[in-house]
Amino acid sequence: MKVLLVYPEFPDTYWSFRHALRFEGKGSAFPPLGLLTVAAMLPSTWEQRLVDMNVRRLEEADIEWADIVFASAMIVQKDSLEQVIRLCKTQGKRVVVGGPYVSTSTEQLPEADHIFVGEAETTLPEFVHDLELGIARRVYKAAERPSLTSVPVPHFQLAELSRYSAMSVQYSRGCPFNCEFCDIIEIYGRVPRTKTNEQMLSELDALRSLGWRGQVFIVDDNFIGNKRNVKKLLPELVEWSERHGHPFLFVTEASVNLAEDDQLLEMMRRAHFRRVFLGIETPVEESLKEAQKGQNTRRDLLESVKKIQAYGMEVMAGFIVGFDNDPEDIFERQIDFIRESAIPLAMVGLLTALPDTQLWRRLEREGRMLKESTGNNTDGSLNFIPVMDKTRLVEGYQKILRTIYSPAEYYQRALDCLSHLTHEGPEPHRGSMMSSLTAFMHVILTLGVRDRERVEFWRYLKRATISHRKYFAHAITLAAMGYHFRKLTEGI
Ligand code: B12
Ligand code: SF4
Repeated sequence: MKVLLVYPEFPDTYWSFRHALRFEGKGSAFPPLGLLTVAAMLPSTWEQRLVDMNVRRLEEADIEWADIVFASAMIVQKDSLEQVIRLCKTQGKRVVVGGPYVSTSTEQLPEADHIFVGEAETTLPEFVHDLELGIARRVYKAAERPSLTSVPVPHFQLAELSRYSAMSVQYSRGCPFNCEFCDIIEIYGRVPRTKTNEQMLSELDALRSLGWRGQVFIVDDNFIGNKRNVKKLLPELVEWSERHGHPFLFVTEASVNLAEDDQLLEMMRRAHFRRVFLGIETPVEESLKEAQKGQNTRRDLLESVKKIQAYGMEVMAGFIVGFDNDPEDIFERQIDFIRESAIPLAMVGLLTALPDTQLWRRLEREGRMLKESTGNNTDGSLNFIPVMDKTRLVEGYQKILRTIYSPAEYYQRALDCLSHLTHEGPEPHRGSMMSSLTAFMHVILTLGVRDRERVEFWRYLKRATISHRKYFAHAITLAAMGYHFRKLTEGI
């Protein structure tokens, strides 16, 4: 059996990082870990090929080669996924689809032959067995969430490593919290399941032996969701990293209560965690309560960010406007918070009701749902009737983006962030963008020569060189990321 694994194209969004990736000649930030994991669960006799359409085109010959096509997608990849399915069906191929989009969607994707709802660790072997007997069903849905202790090492070797700026691994799935808008807890549950330490180290060994060096994104929904297990993993991760001369720098996602655990923070610093994404959402206490985000209330969010930064981790964070309890001055308050917290990469979105979430169900009950979500909470579209006047909300949202990504504002935040960081050892982007002189020259040429905002860039570079020489590569990378955010903001 020949299986072609296809990852559809992302639209050009804040999360695509496309304008920044161009500097380093990369196609995408991360490889499609879901498909690489699925590949490792298929019979070893099946031949496998991967086409990630974010790094290369899907050719007719690819489809011709295959006996069966496996595709995975998030909601934002829906249009591209539909095209892929159509193309494969016109060539008479059997198409199997899985991943977050089909796991949460109520739509049917009528042209796909088989649909996997949820995690595939138990259903995939059943499907392979049924396929052999010619009795494969259309829908496979696991009766319960699988343990992660039997998940095999993903087939990283299928990905063209040099086309990505980071590699991904997963330690846990699920999150113990209960945020109203969150679909993670609906898909992956509220009891975080983890892999064993041995599994994690084998995955890192695999990446290392493929020659990967640089950033590794631990894609957990909440890396500290199961604190007891993560505290057992980290000492071994530190030991592994030291033994191998720190080949990787880690990036992950965590809940804000990370700030209250010095022991955990210290272990993460020693393991070389260099960036962490936090779900801050809003500085407004009432909106946090509405969102059932108790872990963010009863604490000083600004202090929490500073504490994490002091352990050498750049904080990246998600912010949301559009809660029922948002006050009239929400836009200024978000801008002030982002400015004061020195979070350069602030992902600000409009509240979106994703399918099958508590938020979706409440708004449906209240008769406020308008349509399915586009899956991209930064495209300025609303899929429900907000309490605040719609035009005011969208315009206020756009004002936040235009303000925080204006060059003077962004560069100042980047400098503030660099001055909060304190870590010894390699910079976050070693092995990535700034290890390449060509990429560096590209940034200088684009931001320092061609760009109309070049004066701000040179002012920033001068200050970064004088005050933060130690973090120079990080400073350049932040400039490139800021350029990406500005380019997208110009389009809104
Ligand atoms: C890493 C990540 C990213 C990376 C992309 C990495 C990549 N190339 O895929 C980045 C940071 C770029 C990203 C961006 C976004 N992301 Co994202 N992301 C994740 C995250 C944290 C991990 C994904 C992963 O690698 N998982 C590990 C694998 C092993 O899990 P899996 O994909 O679910 O695969 C399992 C099953 O689903 C199944 N399966 C998957 N595919 C297939 C295919 C077949 C054929 C079969 C049989 C089975 C199968 O088998 C696997 C093993 O059980 C997930 C959350 C999560 N827990 O998955 C969110 C998540 C996928 N992202 C999400 C969203 C919304 C986004 C954004 C739109 C952000 C936003 N808020 O606007 C953007 C979109 C990208 C863009 N350019 O616009 C949502 C998707 C919701 C949905 N229903 O579609 C998720 C679920 C998280 C969330 N709630 O925010 N994301
Ligand atoms: S902390 Fe994050 S992953 Fe956990 S429930 Fe809230 S939004 Fe979802």
